[in-house]
Amino acid sequence: MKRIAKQPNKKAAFTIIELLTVMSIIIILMGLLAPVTNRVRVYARRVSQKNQFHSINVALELFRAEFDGYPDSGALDGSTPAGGVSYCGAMKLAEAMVGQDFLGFHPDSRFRADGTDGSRNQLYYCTPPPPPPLDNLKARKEHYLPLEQANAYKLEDLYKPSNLGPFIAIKDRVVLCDVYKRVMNINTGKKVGMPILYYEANTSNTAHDMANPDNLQNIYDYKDNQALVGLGKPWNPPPTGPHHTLYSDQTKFYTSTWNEKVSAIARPYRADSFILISAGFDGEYGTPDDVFNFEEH
Ligand SMILES: [Ca+2]
Repeated sequence: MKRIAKQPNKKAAFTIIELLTVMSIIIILMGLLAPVTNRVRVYARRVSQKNQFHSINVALELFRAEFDGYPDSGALDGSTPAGGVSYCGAMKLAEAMVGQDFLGFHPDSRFRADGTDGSRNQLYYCTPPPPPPLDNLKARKEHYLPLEQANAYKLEDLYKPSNLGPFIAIKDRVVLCDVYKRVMNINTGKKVGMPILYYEANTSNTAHDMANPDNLQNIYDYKDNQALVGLGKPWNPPPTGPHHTLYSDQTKFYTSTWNEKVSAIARPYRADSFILISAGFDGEYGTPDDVFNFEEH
């Protein structure tokens, strides 16, 4: 008779307690690593944003070399009644880089919301005036920023009609967007960035008055983009959503662009050129994660 050898009881590979312990450790490790990977992601985006600003800086220098000055950024442009605001620095930057209709900058431009040269000549294919004659295209400049890299979008792609406020009549004007994909493109459904704000320095002025943003001697004028910033965040606009900090606190532009290294008097960074602002990772203008086209501070 065959004897069947008694097999010793095999211990289960893992007990429930062991499994739970291992899972707990994994969960704790994930919890520890998540903020790190998030910080890496934020940092990588910031580097990407700085690179985009570098490209725009170079493109604006090319523009200046050709036109003996940077694009205008004033909110008032002569095509609107005094006191009216309709065509911000952000839109003028985009016009200089790619034109109001993506077909290139017209050298006769006076940076007007109506897309004319200040007389009756229409320069761009945009609403509401009739389109210009076709031979106008020959006068256009090459894009200073390649269209594929410009992140250029129409206002109506980013903001709903009910949210366009003073820009409703010029909803097809263009802005350059940052690399943070916070806004849903209404036209395509894809995520795009917030508009990049552009401020040209008034080099005949000397002040950087952090106590009085309305000081007429200020080198930079916060009002250049205030109407656009006033639209709020496209995904949660006022009055239900909060305003951007940069809109509510008008000194914020001056404190965040102040060059602390200059101690004799208050001076902004880039006092003789221009400032670019990205709303940063949180999509809000005026918060600490904003990105500028000057050194970290
Ligand atoms: Ca921000």
